[in-house]
Amino acid sequence: MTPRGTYMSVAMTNCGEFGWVTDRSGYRYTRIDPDSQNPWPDLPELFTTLSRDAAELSGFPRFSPDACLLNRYRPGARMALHQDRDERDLTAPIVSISLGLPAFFLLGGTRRTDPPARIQLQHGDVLVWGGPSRMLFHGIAPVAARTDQDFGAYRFNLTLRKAGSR
Ligand code: MD3
Ligand code: FE
Repeated sequence: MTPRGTYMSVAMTNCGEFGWVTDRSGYRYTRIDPDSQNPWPDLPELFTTLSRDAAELSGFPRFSPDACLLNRYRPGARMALHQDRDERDLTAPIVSISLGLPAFFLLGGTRRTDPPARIQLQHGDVLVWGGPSRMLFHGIAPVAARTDQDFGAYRFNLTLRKAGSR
């Protein structure tokens, strides 16, 4: 639920030491899943190594993620233009992995009003957002109704993040 009291069209969960949550009191990272009252599941080693390798190839060595936000889109689900600024260390990159149905990614500028470019994200795409690109406004246009051979009527996006300190 957003701070305004409306539901997002994207379903979310997390793994790792920290997880991103939203509710009536705002956006933040927590160590406990508010739905289950349990700690988030461990980050699979594969997620850590894949995102570290991708970050290093992109010029950001020694990336050490402590959070993975998992977003699930059904056809029609979208994400409005926003900046990711809830992480403590904004110099660490974010690595995103797209799976399943394609979607148009909206890439804006440093101001909310900068007109966004539309870039199609496909199954298997990995993007690294670091340096000046880290603070760009971005979003996802409504996902078109289709069926993926392996993922059915879903798009998944995984973002590996450094949310906590150190
Ligand atoms: C650019 N997710 O979870 S991934 C998000 O496809 C988010 O679910 C989208 O935006 C999704 O916050 C977009 C690509 C992405 C992720 C993080 C970024 C682009 C970014 C952080 C800064 C700049
Ligand atoms: Fe984002």
